Amino acid sequence: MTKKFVLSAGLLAMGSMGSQAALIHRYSFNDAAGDASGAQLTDSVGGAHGVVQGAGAVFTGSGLDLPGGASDSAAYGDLPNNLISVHDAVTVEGWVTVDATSNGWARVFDFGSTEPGGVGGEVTGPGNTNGGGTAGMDYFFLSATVGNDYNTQRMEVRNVDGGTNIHTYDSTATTTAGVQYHFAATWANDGDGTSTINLWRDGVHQVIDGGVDSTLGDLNDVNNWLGRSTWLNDGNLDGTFDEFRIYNTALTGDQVAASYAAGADAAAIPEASSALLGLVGLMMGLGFRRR
Ligand SMILES: [Ca+2]
Ligand SMILES: [Ca+2]
Ligand SMILES: [Ca+2]
Ligand SMILES: [Ca+2]
Repeated sequence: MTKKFVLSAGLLAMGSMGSQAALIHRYSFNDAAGDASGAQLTDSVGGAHGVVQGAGAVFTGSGLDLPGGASDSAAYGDLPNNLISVHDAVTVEGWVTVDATSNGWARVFDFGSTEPGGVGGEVTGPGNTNGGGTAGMDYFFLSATVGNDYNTQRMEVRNVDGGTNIHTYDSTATTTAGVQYHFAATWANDGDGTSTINLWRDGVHQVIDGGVDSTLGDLNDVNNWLGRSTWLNDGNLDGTFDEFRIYNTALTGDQVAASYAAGADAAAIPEASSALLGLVGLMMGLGFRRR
């Protein structure tokens, strides 16, 4: 009873901000349980479908279960190029479970490029397919771990070809293998060539207004990966993605809290609430006309 009330209040709050917060990509991984090798990762909102690269991934029925392991063979999610660099602000949100804490520097997500950078820095499969070096060049990532410590997570931005600095912000949330957590990472261009990034985990504000001296448009996001690092020597995540979303705004703390409360399977999300209201309005309008 109490829970229902809180949930409704949260969704109402999000609905009222619906015109500002648009969900543009939603991956729910609800495919039938079984082998996920080479499978499409369906974007039910934006049509920007991804693909499973590498070996050992399975669908659980509600999520994508990655095996972890070396970046030259283990499975990861490969999303289309230019997913976030075309926007002035984004939120990357998801529900993920670390299955095992055995892969150093494993990423939750990493959007960017690898040596030599730029379009030439695209790596199209496991291993080093572009023949360049193995370092990440331009990127925005959230790691599941710092080194081998899964009770520390890193948010980092690098813009090598723009000559700007690496910006590193760590969070210190306890991670328990097998226990799902929620994350929301935001990036907002400030309008003067700099940006601000934030991170919440399970509703707790972990990175507060971190400064970045580049913009989303400076990002060469040709390697947009779930569970794999643009630094090719890092391990891939042994983890399970239940839900992964991208919004074209930086969600506020209240919006993040509402989404976290509504959960991974929520049917009503910011712009969906508005669309539903619009549909109800249209049906009422039609009803009146028939009379
Ligand atoms: Ca796994
Ligand atoms: Ca750049
Ligand atoms: Ca790519
Ligand atoms: Ca799911």
